[in-house]
Amino acid sequence: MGKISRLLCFLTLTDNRLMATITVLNGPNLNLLGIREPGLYGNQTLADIKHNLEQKAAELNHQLNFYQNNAEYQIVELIHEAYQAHVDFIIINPAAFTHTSVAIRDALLATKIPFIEVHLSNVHAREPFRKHSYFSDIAKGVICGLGATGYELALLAAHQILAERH
Ligand code: CA2
Repeated sequence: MGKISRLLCFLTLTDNRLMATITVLNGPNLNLLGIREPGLYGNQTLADIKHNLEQKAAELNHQLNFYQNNAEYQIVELIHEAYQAHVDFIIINPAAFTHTSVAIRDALLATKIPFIEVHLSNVHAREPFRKHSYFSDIAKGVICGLGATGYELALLAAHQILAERH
């Protein structure tokens, strides 16, 4: 059993009362994961990541919604829908919108849903324009450069943050 799975087991055993809804949002081109540029973004497909997170969320007794969209307004809509549905936490990889989207930032600010920003690659080791994010200063936390593991770590962190609130 890997370290993350052991930690998940521990957290599940120590707190199996919590049942929260967590939405995972993925921005443009992430549907190409595992198909193009594996050197930069890894071999796992978005379907692999989804499947893995769904399993881990179930182990933690959480409901997980997982989306990818290439359109900025659709991501804004998904955040509004998350608000209407009383979603407790968002994990978001805004992809290229990280560096451009005031609209998605405003949606997260308006709904006040706590969120963690995830990037597969280390955005600080790439082109200078990737160093700026419209989300990092309002996020609960930011994870980058750890590939698909970053999503798992974000789920664990979300679980802990939600547990501390109860
Ligand atoms: O490292 C990340 O997760 C990024 O959010 C990925 C974005 C990039 O614009 C951000 O600066 C960092 C790009 C996503 C594109 O995804 C692809 C996946 C496979 C092949 C090509 C693109």
